[in-house]
Amino acid sequence: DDGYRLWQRYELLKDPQKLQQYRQNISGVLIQGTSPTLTVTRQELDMALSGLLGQNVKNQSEITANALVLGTPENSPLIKSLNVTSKLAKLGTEGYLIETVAVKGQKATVIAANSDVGVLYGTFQFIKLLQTNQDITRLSISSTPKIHRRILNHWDNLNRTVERGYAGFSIWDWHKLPDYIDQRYIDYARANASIGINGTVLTNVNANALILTPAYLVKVKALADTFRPYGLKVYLTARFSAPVEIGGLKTADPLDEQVKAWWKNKADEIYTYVPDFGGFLVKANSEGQPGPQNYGRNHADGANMLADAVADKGGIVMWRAFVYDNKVPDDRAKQAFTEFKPLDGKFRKNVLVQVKNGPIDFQPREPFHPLFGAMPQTPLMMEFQITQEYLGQATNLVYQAPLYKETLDADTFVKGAGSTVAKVVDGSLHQYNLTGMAGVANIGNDRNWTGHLFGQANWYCFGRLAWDHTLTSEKIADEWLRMTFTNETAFLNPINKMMLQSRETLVNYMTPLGLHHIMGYDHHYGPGPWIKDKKRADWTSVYYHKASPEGIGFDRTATGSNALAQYAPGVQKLYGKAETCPEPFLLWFHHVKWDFKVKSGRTVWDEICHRYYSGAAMVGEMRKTWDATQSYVDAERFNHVKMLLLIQEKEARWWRDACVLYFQTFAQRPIPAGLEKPTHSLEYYQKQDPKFVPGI
Ligand code: BDP
Repeated sequence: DDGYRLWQRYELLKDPQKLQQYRQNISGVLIQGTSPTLTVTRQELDMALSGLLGQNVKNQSEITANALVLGTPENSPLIKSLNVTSKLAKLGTEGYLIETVAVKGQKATVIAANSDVGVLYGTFQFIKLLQTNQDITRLSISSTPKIHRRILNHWDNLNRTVERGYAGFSIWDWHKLPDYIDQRYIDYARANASIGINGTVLTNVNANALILTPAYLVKVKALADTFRPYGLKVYLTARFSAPVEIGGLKTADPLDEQVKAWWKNKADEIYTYVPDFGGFLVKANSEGQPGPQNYGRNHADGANMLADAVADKGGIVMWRAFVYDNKVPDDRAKQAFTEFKPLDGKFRKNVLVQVKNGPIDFQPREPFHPLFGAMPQTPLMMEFQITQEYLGQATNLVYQAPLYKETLDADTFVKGAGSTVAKVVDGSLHQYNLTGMAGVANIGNDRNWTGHLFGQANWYCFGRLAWDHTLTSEKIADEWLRMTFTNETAFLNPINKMMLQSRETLVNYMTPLGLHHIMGYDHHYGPGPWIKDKKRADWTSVYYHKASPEGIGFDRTATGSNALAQYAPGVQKLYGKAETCPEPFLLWFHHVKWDFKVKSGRTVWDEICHRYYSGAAMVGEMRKTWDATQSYVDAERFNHVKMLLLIQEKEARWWRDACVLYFQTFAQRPIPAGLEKPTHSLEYYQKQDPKFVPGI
């Protein structure tokens, strides 16, 4: 098995009792109404049921005992005749219910929703019940997404390279589009629909204006047409200077009438190709990208101009808050807040400001971004990174649900205790009328989609949490493991545990105790705590760890950059003092002496060493755990993960030794007794870094 089928393998179920129960309880499928979405729903059911149950389940037009009845009250008289309308009324456009009911005196299982896409989502949930061996004899399930826009962001370039992609090239084959519809596009849509993802931004945030030209729009249309039955909307990145680059205008000033008209026409043109086009994602005035500030305007001016261009068609603009500039002589962690907070309330209704989970950049651990909670009048959208730019790329097994949950569950305290980031993002804290969550995709044209097989779990958990952020990491891992591998508990228990610990393990061997941004320069692979003297200070490592003979860490309290003041008083209290600051964020918020005592009773130097060593040792444990599962996994996937875990262990040791040796040059203390000595010298590790050229 090469992993291509993801969590949708649909192989014959192994448990004989469950198999019997399912066969008995699903005697036929009755779908009333017709639409492209209902057609793919039926196809999916046929595929799933014939595979999982090993028999074809017939489609029928009359109700019989144990039928599976699907539809909406609008297109199915049968569903309409049932007593579910009041329940459905609470489920919105995308929610669904699955109930065991009596239909005309016959016991039946009903999958009902207010829209065909809701029916499709319910169907995937029903299929999952079978895949994960749940009892289906008495069902009463209902579910509604907590967030409206659940979107993948592909950082895919038109030449098919993928920025920060580690799973091959882009799955969009622009050359063969629009005429060639790769089966992958359909399987991609199926996978996304199965976890409730309802939007995809096809192109890199470092945008190329050519995507907005007719030659590409016809290709975009072909993808949108393919995805539409699955409820997946297409969005594009808008290069702010497009009016100049492809429009022949002299300026891209958002207040210029010609520029406004150009974007309006462009948007109208896009809608002729894609009538349900979702809108634009924009990276502006960040890392060299053009934007409104080039013309003395602000982010709201830029976002609103684009928002006006798509408003009449129901489009939205996702305007990114990932901005920082090394010409601003302040802590990078503060800059987005400084620029965006004053603009609260100044954005159009169809604008979402898209904010990364933390204030720096997708590090293994960051505190939540201070903008969450700080813009009550502006819907803020979460941006997580699924691709593992800073998390060992595609060779490291790290399950990210705990990372996402840590941010979502964090308390902003802006309306008292319990004002979690999740409540900001789902709109309940500030009554946002538009809500969203984006995940930077880890998908490429590798046969298994994500490079590392366990990367699939990150795509999966992103979708699940965007739908329902109250799900636990453990529950999501359990679902994914059952569908991807097996329902055997002897496999599930240890591997679930391994997944749950994997993120903390990675934090320990890369950036323990709140360290951050100490990776290799530019490529971001491997350790690079020694990176300094680059063209931008905020692209070096020394900027962030501030190690000196006295101590280590970034003072972000009032005695330092005071970034902490951007948070509500409750958060300031929590992190304000080194003595009481939760250890995961100690060196994020504080500069402490090497002999500072942490909770374990060790000095910070000793603790750093212990964390690096225990992190690396844990990868050794992961290898043992995986090796013990050989009899539950096919040889191809077993060996794939086994080989990658070996690489991961080498990388973890590399991080450990490089970082410990480097920080030791400041701490001037021995590596604590009992910990093995690094194999090589610091110079050796520095030379390992392909981009380490001192002084440049
Ligand atoms: C950083 C990446 C860079 C992206 C940037 C962004 O290193 O490639 O373009 O984020 O999010 O993480 O715009």
